[in-house]
Formats: sequence, C-alpha cells, structure tokens
Amino acid sequence: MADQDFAPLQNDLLLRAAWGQTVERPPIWVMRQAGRYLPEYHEAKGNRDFFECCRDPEVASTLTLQPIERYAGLIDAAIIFSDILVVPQAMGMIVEMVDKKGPHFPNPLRSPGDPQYAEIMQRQVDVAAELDYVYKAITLTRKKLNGRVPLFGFCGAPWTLLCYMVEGGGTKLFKESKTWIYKYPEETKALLQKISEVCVEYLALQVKAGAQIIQVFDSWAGELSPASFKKFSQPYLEYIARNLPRRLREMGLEPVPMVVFPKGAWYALDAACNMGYNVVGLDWLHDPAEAVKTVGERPIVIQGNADPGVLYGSRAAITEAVENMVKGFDWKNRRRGWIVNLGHGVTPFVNPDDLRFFFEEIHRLTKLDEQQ
Ligand code: 1CP
Repeated sequence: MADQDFAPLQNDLLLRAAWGQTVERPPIWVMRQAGRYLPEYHEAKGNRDFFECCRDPEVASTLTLQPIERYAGLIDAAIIFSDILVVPQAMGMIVEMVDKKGPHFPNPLRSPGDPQYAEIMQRQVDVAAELDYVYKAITLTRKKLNGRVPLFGFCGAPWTLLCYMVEGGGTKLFKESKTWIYKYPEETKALLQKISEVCVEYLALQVKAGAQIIQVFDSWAGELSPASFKKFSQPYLEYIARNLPRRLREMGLEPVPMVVFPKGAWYALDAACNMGYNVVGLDWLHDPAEAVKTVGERPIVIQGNADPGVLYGSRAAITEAVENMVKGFDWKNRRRGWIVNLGHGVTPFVNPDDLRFFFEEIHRLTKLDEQQ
C-alpha cells in the first residue's frame, strides 16, 4: 500500500508535531486508549479471546476506532489494536492472554540451555507471513479512518520482549530477566539482536500496510540499572532507529516519525535524545520543565506525561495535572516539541468521561491567545 491508496489526512497535527514543526496546538493521544476502561470494548470483544481479536482485522479495526469515535475532535491519533507479544508468538513461542491476569507463556525460555533457545536463534522468522493479520488490520483501519487521524504502528522494545519471553508473563521480581543478563550476557545479547531484527522488519511492514508513525514500547526499561540499560536496551533501540529508515528506503517507502518510550529509565533521557528517534516518551516520574532542559537545543519532541492515576482523582486534580504539563513543557512560548499523553497507558476502571475531561482541559488550556 502507498499513502496515495488512502484518503488524505484531514488532521495531520500529530505528524507535523512529531517531525518537530511549530504547531497551532499540541496533538493528543493516550497509550492504551483502546481497551478495558471502555464499555464498548467489552461489548465488541464479547467472549472472544484477546489474541483472537488481534488476529481478526475486522474486530481489531473496530476496537482501534472506538476511542476515535468516542472522542471525535478531541484526539489526534489512533493506535492499532494489537499487543507487543505478537512478536514472541511470531518467533515461535506460545503466548496466551489469561482473563484479568495478563499474558502467560506456558513454556518460557528459562536458560540458553533450553532447546527452545537454539531453535529461536536458528529460525528465520517469516515476519511477513507470521504477522500478516496485523498488516491486514492496519490497512483496514486506515480505510475505516478515512483520513480522520494518523495511525500508529508499534512494537515492544527488545529488552521488554525478552523479559516476557524469559519470565513467562508479568513479574515484580524480574528474577529470570536478571539471571539472563548477569549470568548469560552474551546469549542475552544474541537474543536481543535476533528480536531487534524481527522488530525492524515488523515495523517496516506495518508502515507498508499503512502505519504513519511508529512507537517502540520499552515498558521495562526502568528495571535496568543505568549501566545495564547501556548494555541491554540502548544498543537495540538504536539498532531499530538506524535500520527501520534503511529498510523503508529499500522497500521504496518514505520515512515515518519514530517514537521511543523507555518507561522508568529517567536517567536515560539524555541518551534517549541521541538514539535516533524523533520523539521520546516520558513517564510521570519526569518533571516536564527538567525534561525540556535536558532536551535543550536538540530537535527532539517529547511525549507525555501526566500520571495515569490522576484519572482516578477529582476534576480539580485533572485540571491541575494539565496545568502543570502546559506550564512545564512551556507550551505557550515553545509551541513545538510536545505531544500530549499520559505517562503510561490508561488503566482499567478509569471513567471514560474523566478521560474526556482530561482531553477537554488540554484543548482549553493550550489555546493560544488571539494576539499570539
Ligand atoms: O489502545 C491501545 O494502546 C491498545 C493496543 C495495545 C498496546 C499498544 C495493547 C492492547 N497492548 C499494547 C502494548 C503492550 N502490551 C505493552 C506496552 C505498553 C504498556 O507498557 O502498557 C505491554 C507491556 C503489553 C503486555 C500486556 N498485554 C499486558 C501487561 C502485562 C504486565 O506485565 O503487566 C497486558 C495486561 C496485556 C493485555 C492487553 N493488551 C492490550 C489490551 C487492551 C489488553 C487487555 C486485554 C483484556 O484484558 O481484555
């Protein structure tokens, strides 16, 4: 697919902002904007298994569009309904989604001695065939969006995917992940490299299918020490940022803006600004004004970063959180360099009307005065 195969964008604010241009207002979207907090999500999903929804382009595109329809005119991007764990699946691992518990790998990669390790390292993953359903969902979603807002593609960062592959699911302890990096560093790096190569091809094929911007989610970056981040996350994030544009050129496709979200790795913000991405996502541990200072003169856009927990609070608390961002990111003076988001995904049980209020407050408080 090429861009001319789809309806022209009526709202390209997010793309202009992500390329670092001065814009009339900061674009807004939120991570996990499709999902469990929306009653229409549960209705559309019914009793279907989570991955069954991801694999059905009709269902995946319906779920992707739900927040766009509910918050029409208030948000500036859609993100394809899928999961970061489709990559380990494509690499040959079994992943199930257990209701109310999250992802579960019945047979995680416990050590480099596990015969699965050699299989994974040797297998040439057919990224086009294995993840064909994602590309179909992206193309169908682009058609259904009909130019309303741009569509994000995404993948998990190699480090975060490795955590899931070795832990077998969510964890608080990171026992297996830490065992891998501290006991088998070379085998860990080889696996991270393998995952990175799959990610580059996967993202390129998402762009080919119609994704207009991509985000790499390093949700577990903050579990690494600064020294370990340099060894086990940063080189692979850089590999993706370097090789995706190259791969897109080879495929005859235009480059797209690239976003990296190294959650929890506040110490790595300065490094993240030099990793080759256009946009760096911030979690809520960052002080916006400090982040702006760290970015300095570099042409890097920052995305974030209200505490998602504020959506459990009062309307006054939401207004205050928005005011803090508008002030901290110095929006009225800079008018560039900021994409509004939460510092992580919307959490379950958030009242969708409170999220609407958050969006409305952003619009209200970022309006430029007439004379500006
Ligand atoms: O609007 C959207 O953003 C929906 C698309 C989306 C994305 C971008 C989903 C749907 N998952 C993701 C990314 C994802 N998946 C990440 C990175 C972002 C983040 O840190 O939140 C991670 C870590 C996962 C793994 C995952 N999948 C978890 C977390 C488990 C843990 O370790 O804490 C969970 C609960 C899922 C399931 C999932 N993925 C998406 C949804 C809507 C759900 C819930 C499924 C359900 O219960 O119905």
